[in-house]
Amino acid sequence: MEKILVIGAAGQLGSELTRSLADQFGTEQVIATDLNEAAKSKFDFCRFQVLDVMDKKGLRNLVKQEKITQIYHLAAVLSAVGEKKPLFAWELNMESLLHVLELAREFNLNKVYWPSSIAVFGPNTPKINTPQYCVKEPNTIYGISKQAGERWCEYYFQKYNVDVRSLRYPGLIGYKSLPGGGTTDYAVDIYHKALAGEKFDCFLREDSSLPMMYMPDAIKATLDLMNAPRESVKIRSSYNLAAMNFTPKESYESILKHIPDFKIEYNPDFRQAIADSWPDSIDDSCARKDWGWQHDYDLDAMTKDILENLPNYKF
Ligand code: AKB
Repeated sequence: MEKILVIGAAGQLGSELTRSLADQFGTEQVIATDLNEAAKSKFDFCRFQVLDVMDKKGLRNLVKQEKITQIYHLAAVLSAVGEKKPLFAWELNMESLLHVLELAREFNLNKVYWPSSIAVFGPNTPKINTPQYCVKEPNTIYGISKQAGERWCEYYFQKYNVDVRSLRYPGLIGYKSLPGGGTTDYAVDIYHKALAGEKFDCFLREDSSLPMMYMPDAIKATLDLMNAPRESVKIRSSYNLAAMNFTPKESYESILKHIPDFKIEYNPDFRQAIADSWPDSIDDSCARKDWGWQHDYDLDAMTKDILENLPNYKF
C-alpha cells in the first residue's frame, strides 16, 4: 500500500493536488506538510504536519517513521520572489530537491514527483512551439534552479534507479489559492479583481503571450504521469506540457464577456523581462505520445468556470 508525503502542500498546486491524492490513495495514506501551521485548516480531509523541507533530519525521520513510499515535493520559491532573494531561492530550491532525491535513494521509495517549469527556457530558446530538446539558458534564479534540478532528477534515475517524474508546468491558474510570487500570477489575480469590482493593474504588457494551464488540467497531467507505467515515462528530466497561450489583453477580454464594466491598466514592471525570456507556446508532443496527455480547458472555458466558482470558495 502506498503512503504519500506532500511537501509544500499549502501552495497553489498542493492545495488542489493533495485532495486528488487523498481521493486516489485514501485519506489515511496521505500526509500533507507545509512550513506554515496556519495551513492546517486547508487539510481537514487528511493528516497534516508542519515541516520545513530544509530540516533534513526532520524530513528523514518523517519518511522513516511513516514508511513513506512516494514523495510529491512541491515547495519552491517562484520566479518573481526568486529575483528579490536569489541566494535564498537557489538554496531552498536546490537543497530541498537534493534532500528528497537522497531519501528516495536511501529508502528505495517507489516514486518521486517534482515540478519543473517553462522557466527552464531563456531568451535564446525558440519562442514558438518550444521543443522538448533545445537551447536552455534561463536567466532567472528560479529557472536556473529548475534546469539544474532537472539534471539532478535524470542523474538519480540513471545512477540510482530512482523513479522520479516531472513536468515543465506553464503558468498555472487556479482559484483555490492566492497568487504565490510567480510571473504568470497576474492571470490568477485578474479574476479576484474582476469579481471584487476593482480595476486591475497588470504588471505585464497587454501583448505578452505566455503558455498557461487551468489547474484541473495540471492535476490531471500530474496524476496521469505518476500513474503511467514506468516504461512509458521515457523522459526523466522533465516533460514539456501545454494547454493554452494567451496575453493579458486576451485574458481581460475573456472576462469582459461576463463582467462588461471591468477595467484594466497596464504598468509593466521587472516581471516583464522575465516574461519576455519565456516561450510564447510549447510543443508537448512527447507527453501526448508517451503517456497520452490531453488537456480539457481553453481560456474561455477556464474563465467561465472560475467566475462561477470563485465567489463561493472559502479561503
Ligand atoms: C512563475 O511564474 O514563476 C511560475 C512558473 C511559470 O513556473 N508560475
